[in-house]
Amino acid sequence: MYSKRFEKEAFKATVKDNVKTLYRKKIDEATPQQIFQAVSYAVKDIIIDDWLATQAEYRKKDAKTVYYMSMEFLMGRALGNNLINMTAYKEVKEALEEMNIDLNVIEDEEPDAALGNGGLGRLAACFLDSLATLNYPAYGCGIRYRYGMFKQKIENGYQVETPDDWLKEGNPFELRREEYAKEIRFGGSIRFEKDPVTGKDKFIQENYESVMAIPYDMPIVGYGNHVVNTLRIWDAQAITNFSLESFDRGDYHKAVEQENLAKMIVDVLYPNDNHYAGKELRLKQQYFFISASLQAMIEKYKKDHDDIKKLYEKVTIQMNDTHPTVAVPELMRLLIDQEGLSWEDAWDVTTKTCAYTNHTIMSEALEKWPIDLFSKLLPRIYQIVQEIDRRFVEQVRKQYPGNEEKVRKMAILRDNQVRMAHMAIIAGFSVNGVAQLHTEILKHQELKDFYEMMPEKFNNKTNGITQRRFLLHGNPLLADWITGLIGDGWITDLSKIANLKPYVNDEKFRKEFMQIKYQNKVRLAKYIKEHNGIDVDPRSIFDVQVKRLHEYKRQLLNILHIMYLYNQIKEHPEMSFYPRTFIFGAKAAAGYLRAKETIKLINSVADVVNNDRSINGKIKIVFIEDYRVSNAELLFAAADVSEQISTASKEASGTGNMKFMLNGAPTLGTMDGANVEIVEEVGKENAFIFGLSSEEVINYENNGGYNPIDIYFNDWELKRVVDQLMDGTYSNGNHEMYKNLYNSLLNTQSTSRADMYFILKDFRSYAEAQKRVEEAYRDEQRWSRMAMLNTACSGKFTSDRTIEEYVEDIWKLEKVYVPSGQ
Ligand code: 26Y
Repeated sequence: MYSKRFEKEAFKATVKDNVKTLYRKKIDEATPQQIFQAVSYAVKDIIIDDWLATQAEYRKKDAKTVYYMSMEFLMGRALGNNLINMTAYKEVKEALEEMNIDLNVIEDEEPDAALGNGGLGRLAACFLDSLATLNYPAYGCGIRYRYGMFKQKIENGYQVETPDDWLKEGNPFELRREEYAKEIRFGGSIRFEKDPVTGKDKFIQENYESVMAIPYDMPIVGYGNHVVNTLRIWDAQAITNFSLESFDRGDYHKAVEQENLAKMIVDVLYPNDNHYAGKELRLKQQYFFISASLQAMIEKYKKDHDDIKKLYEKVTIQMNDTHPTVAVPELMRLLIDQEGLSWEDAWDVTTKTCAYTNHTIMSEALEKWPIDLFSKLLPRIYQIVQEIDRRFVEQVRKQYPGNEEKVRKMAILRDNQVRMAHMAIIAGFSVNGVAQLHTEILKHQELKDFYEMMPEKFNNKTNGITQRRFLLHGNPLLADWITGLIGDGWITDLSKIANLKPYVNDEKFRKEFMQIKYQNKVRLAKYIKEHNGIDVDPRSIFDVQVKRLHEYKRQLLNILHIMYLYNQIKEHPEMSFYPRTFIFGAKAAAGYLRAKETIKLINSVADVVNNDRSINGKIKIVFIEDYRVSNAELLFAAADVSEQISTASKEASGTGNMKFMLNGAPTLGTMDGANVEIVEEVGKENAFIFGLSSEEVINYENNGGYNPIDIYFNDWELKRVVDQLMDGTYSNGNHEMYKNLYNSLLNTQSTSRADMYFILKDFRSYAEAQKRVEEAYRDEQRWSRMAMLNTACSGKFTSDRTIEEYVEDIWKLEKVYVPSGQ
């Protein structure tokens, strides 16, 4: 496809040339990082032709475009993924081999673009991959954080955060677009005037601070189709840089202030996942990238269209959670104050353009800005929010006369707060959850009132993941083997992976499948040896829980169960036990005490257990430092068991669960999020399900929780484990080290409910499910069948399917076919 430009000798020559011009070196003198840069520039050069061709074709076709607005894009590395999608990975690997360069080593030189926390940010990245692959015009819009997700170091068992200086060596794939800079204004006051000519109201912002937003574009390469879409992330720059001369001496202070404001805005990604903190700077970030993106969007639309009232025919804005919801009043502002529309016309456009995705029902994640802060920072936007709220409340009163309870529950402005989710629902023409169960809970619990008033807006879009990164790139052995059996159609149509099913009945193929899993386990064991210095046996069961650290995800349940197993083995050394390697990877938000204590606990238990010669290596525990997209690819490929053990009802969907499934790891999990649909696809006999149902959890919650004390006193083995948090077993005699965890379970001193996440309640059920895992694994025939069936039944969970559903039900895009740019 790219045969001409990826013609081996020509490509090799370009790489050599780049090393020469960039570093004044011969190729054999260049460092791996320099070769990474040289190779990446060569690749970008080829991408650019298709990038130009794609954008030209979109314009020619006047195609409708989705703008995916997100505070987070967790892209991971670009080089390998771009080569994969250009269908040039193997050619380039060979070309480099001929120069004695190992592509994998070069790939490892690239820092992850970690502009996201976890699931929500990675979902955005998978969506961009699918949109480009499926020929849909799309922009990702976000922030070019100077520092992404912090790097995690484990020191003495504790998490230590260090800055992620991901741009240190330069980002070869980005393109700075200075000419599209936009001004963004904060604060000040609003003066109201009548325009003497038109007689219309005019709102003039005065005494504001402002910064320039500068876009950087990153190419998003579609798989084998010459489509290159754009991820546009905004950098901030002081306005004074543009006209420093115009500042007389008195304005020097102001100049410095603006410089600082600009630096601050895009400085760092907030590392909180599912926990709202209400920081002013975060609201600044939100308005900054939203205003810039919308200004650019309108400018682009107006180049080829003159009726702004029909904007929605060419544009849809998808808001990734409430974080970009300020898009609603900002679009209203631009339409009214700059484009001169009436309120009614602007509202018509806005409500036909904006759609909202909800990713959580947890109350602590909901964004509710203090009105004080909001109105000071965004005075004109606040006026507009007030008017949206006033009109909505009027409508509620009309529909539910005398029901002030409804008004109280549904208004945007209440208790001195701006409730962003309410604004998103009221203004959005679509509200979607991210898995069936999650959407049902939204409709019938959390957003019940809104669902009753506007049921037509609500819909489900079960999440998905891209098989290009998480199988084709991350697990090349399995990818090649699958292609050998069923052809390569699965790469762009994952439903075809079901064609593996007949092979599941043949022992020969099951053996081959498990042989590949084994090789991937060897690859991971090597990584673990290098990074942790721990020897793990690739013949043991690799039991993996990797995700953000959060109480509701219950890493604590996992480690308490390991402590329980360890006690058993110590007590009954003769008992039969299939060797297990428990693998964790998780970052904790920097200020999240219980989460950090859990990391310390995992590492301390690991220390004790891994070094206890008396158990003959039956249990090994590994904490993977700095879990991120790049090492995730290794982990999914090597996993035997996928731990998805959230408290039922709390995990909106989960997407890691799908990556494990695709790579042939059965789920050990609760009936939560997309686990429900995974079980539906693979059959409950091919998963290990345990624990309370979401109804049971919600029921307990509606009745004030449950009392863990009875369980604690009636289950001496579990009590022993819980007591070991306090008796010094895993803390060199320190009785304080895990007291927050202990208290969270039994509520001896904590302010919140005891065992809010039902860990003790679900413990026995989990332990029993773990027994079933062991039993199944001992039966090689049965296990290989389960594992392979998980891969074969994973077709639904491609983000390609998710995107087609968004397109069909919400975005209404047309596919655009792009001729090669060369
Ligand atoms: C308000 C702010 C601090 C905040 C920042 C990040 C709130 C939430 C988040 C991130 C949420 C998130 O990652 N949610 C996850 O979204 C995934 C994609 O839909 C789901 O699979 C997953 O269940 C959900 O927890």
